[in-house]
Amino acid sequence: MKEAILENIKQYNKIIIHRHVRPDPDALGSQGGLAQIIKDSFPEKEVYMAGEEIGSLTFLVRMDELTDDMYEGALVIVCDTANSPRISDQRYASGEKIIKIDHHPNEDPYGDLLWVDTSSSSVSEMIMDFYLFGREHGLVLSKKTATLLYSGIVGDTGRFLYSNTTERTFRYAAELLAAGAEVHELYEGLYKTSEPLARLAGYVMENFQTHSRGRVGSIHLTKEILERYNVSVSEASLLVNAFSHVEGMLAWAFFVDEPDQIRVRIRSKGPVVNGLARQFNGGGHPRSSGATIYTPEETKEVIRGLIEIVQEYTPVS
Ligand SMILES: [Mn+2]
Repeated sequence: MKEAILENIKQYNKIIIHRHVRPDPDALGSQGGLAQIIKDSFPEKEVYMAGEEIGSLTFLVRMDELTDDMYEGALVIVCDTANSPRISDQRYASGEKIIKIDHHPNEDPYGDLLWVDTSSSSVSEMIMDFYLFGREHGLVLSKKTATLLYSGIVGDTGRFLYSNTTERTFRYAAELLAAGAEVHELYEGLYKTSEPLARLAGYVMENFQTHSRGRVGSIHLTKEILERYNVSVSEASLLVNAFSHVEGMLAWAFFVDEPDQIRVRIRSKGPVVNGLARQFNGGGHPRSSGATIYTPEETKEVIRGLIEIVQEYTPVS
């Protein structure tokens, strides 16, 4: 598959790279990293990045302004996006050929060519894999690319903390450091916290609830709370793992009010939770999923579902 992707990149002169809405460091790192590899390796090609920007992450990479006609005859590559409705900028569909590169379960197999690897911590790790495959065919890894891919890996592994971190993740991280990834600047940019968010973190730590003898946790950040602390929905979701390290905690649900729905993030240290997410208009990884509900009553149903999952769970030792 990597070979086919490289062939397509060589074949097309215009390449537009997309990723999911509300981008995180892996979305931007894989998108920006792949774009940079192509730019550095094939300077004659036109390479663009599409999608909305998030202020706190513009230090990583900036997007290009695209007009509709630029999609004519273009190769479109979509990174880190499991479902086509979540692709930022739906004009992706008007590309001549579409390639999906992702590490989420392949529930929506969109595109003409798909490379899905759920064993990868991040799509940034996959792009590093792609580079390592292609380096003998002329692919170039610059310092800028290394920094972008390193950010994506760091973002999706929670600084090498989550269970998706593997031996390969560390090997690639080491290679990215050797290639000049600017880790200090990166950490500074990624882990700065605004004062409102720091105060909200205090609220979350004081008010999260536990269920099923402390094995399940939950918090609901209502519209009122977000207004009181002056924190945006997207900023608030950075606190999703705030109480994950509490002793005994196996799985937790993080509810945040949006204007006309409640966004649910479900996380776990073992039990499989994406089935539960699917019951509530969502999906995702086995241990990291998202869902959407519409009423506060439904938060109780999600918590009940999580309690059941945890009660049926037997850890593999
Ligand atoms: Mn990702």
